[in-house]
Amino acid sequence: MVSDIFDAERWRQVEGADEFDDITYHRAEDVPAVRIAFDRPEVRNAFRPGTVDELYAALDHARKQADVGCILLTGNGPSPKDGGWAFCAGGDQSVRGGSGYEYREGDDVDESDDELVREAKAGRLHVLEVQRLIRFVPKPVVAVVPGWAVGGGHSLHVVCDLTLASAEHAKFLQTDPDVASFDGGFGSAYLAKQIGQKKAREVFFRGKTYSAEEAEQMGMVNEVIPHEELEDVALEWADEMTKKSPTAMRMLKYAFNMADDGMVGQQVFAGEATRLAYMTEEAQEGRDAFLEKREPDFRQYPWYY
Ligand code: S0N
Repeated sequence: MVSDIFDAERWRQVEGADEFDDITYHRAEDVPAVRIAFDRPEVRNAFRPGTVDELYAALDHARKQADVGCILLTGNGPSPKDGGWAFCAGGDQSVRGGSGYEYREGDDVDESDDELVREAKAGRLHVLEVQRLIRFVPKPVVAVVPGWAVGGGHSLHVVCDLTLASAEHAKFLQTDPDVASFDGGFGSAYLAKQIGQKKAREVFFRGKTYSAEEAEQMGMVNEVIPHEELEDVALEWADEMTKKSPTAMRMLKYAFNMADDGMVGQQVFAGEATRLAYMTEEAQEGRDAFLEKREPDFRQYPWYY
């Protein structure tokens, strides 16, 4: 069982996803969307390095599927130990070493790596790479929060485009300073853009737990849904969003990002503008003229105003 509120009839496992230990990865049967879920409910879906590797691989796979327009990121549950629900409780503190999170014996580590590579992999903080992938993947990513979103798990929901939360079980908490950790990027600074400076500082400095309703009022949750309906509503959102123009959605996501992402944001947006320009006859005239070793005839095209 993936999750109590997961309707197995509406999903099929993505080919190769049975290789994953710490996440599950499904594709919807009737909507061009995927569902990627943390699958360590016994530790509130905390992530270890292998979890992050798998999450990155699934997200990157979803990024490259031309017929997938929406990614749902969630956490499986409830915990077999005590019935608790979680989206993600952040970095697994039991494998935190001196310089980051460590692969441990039994983890899926490539033994053929040489010593230098093994050392470089020893203390990783690569959940930030996942954050960047969520930020730059050219389709909406929805955090579907069935329970605790804590620490690095809280930051992941912050960086997602939209957040949908369980009315009964979703709880939002920042423990970073309690465990001497700090997400100084999207987890804090971007959160402040969402909920304002005073509130964001309260989230980190006081470490209060917020209900789904409070999180919605603060502006970091889009909608609060009865727990039983959470996954159905997530699919409805995916259905709604994937009926829209892929180009418009991509350009909008990058336009929303650009103001906060500096030159990289401009680069990503401009890359998409270049792709659109390549589709014009005007750009094709430039290419053809070069290949045909002649002067391009750009005078046939209007100066739009
Ligand atoms: C989530 C909490 C609030 C749930 O409380 P609750 O419901 O009372 O359950 P518990 O009994 O506490 O937990 C159930 C079982 O789950 C284990 N567990 C929970 N969270 C973790 C965790 N993060 N790591 C390891 N195990 C966890 C419990 O131990 C328990 O197991 P058993 O049954 O065996 O006792 C509560 O559990 C809680 O507060 N959890 C800790 C939350 C936390 O502090 N997370 C880490 C915060 N920091 C990060 O995530 C950093 C992330 C990161 O990589 C990063 C990103 C950007 C920049 C820097 C960093 C960096 O690493 O520094």
